[in-house]
Amino acid sequence: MNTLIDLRYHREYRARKGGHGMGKKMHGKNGEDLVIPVPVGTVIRDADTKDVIADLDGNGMEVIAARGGRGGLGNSHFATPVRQAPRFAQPGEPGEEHSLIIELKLLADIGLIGLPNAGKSTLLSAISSARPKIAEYPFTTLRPVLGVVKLEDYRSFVVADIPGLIEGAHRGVGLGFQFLRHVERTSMLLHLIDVSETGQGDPVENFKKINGEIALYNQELVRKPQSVVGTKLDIAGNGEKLDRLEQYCTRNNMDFFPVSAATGAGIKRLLSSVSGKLEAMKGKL
Ligand SMILES: Nc1nc2c(ncn2[C@@H]2O[C@H](COP(=O)(O)OP(=O)(O)OP(=O)(O)O)[C@@H](O)[C@H]2O)c(=O)[nH]1
Ligand SMILES: [Mg+2]
Repeated sequence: MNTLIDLRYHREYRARKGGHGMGKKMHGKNGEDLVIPVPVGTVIRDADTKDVIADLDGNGMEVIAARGGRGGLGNSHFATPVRQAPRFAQPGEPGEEHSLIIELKLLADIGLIGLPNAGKSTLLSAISSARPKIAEYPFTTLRPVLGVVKLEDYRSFVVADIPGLIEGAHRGVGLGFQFLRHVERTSMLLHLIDVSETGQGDPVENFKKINGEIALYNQELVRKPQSVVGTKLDIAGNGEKLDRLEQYCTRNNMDFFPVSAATGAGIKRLLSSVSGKLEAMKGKL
């Protein structure tokens, strides 16, 4: 899941009751657990004390927010050789009831993903006042760097430059899991792909490689909104890679933005699209 939208329209959750016990020493059916799925990065607090009950910052984490009541015991449980049919029993107890505040704690609105050297840090430095280290070798960025992007209309959003992903990241290759954990805690992804003449490999294969890693790590993560950005447009040569990637995106119904962080080409269009999408998502929440 990417948002808490389901909880917005469904505010009260109540697990089903267990069944009644019956004659012949029969145990009633246990009540079923009610499981409420939430996105990674969800923080759960007690509404009265504001204490944090859980910080679900990893995939698959669980917390028991309210325990079910203890089931009752029928009179046969209290039978003894001298008191064979006791006239008392122990009633079941009601389950817990709590008011909770459930919030999504994000690292940033946007996460920049892509292979090492794709130009993520360069793009961040072009659109914000952040100054991440930039170099022509892979794995320049070792941990996320945040930058605030300010638009002309006073709107702003936070972009996280996430260290380069490589094949095997879901198994922990590179800085693997750590990177992917950060990717989970954003609302939307920009997938950067080098379309320059000198860039490594085929742009479409590179795109599939990274999304494949993300899917292997967490199926839900590939469903996060993603736009494709072709980087280094200024050195795209005859534009062969650019065209291939663009056609692929069109065929697969994905937004594609060719940009150059060096000349500024395409950046404005990219930012206004991103800001529009973020607004739309906030509206939904
Ligand atoms: N000509 C040109 N070069 C670019 C552009 N964007 C990035 N580069 C160059 O590409 C190289 C890699 O850029 P980075 O921004 O460090 O790449 P990165 O994706 O952050 O790489 P990692 O941190 O290693 O994952 C640097 O030498 C940049 O100068 C661009 O728009 N035009
Ligand atoms: Mg970098």
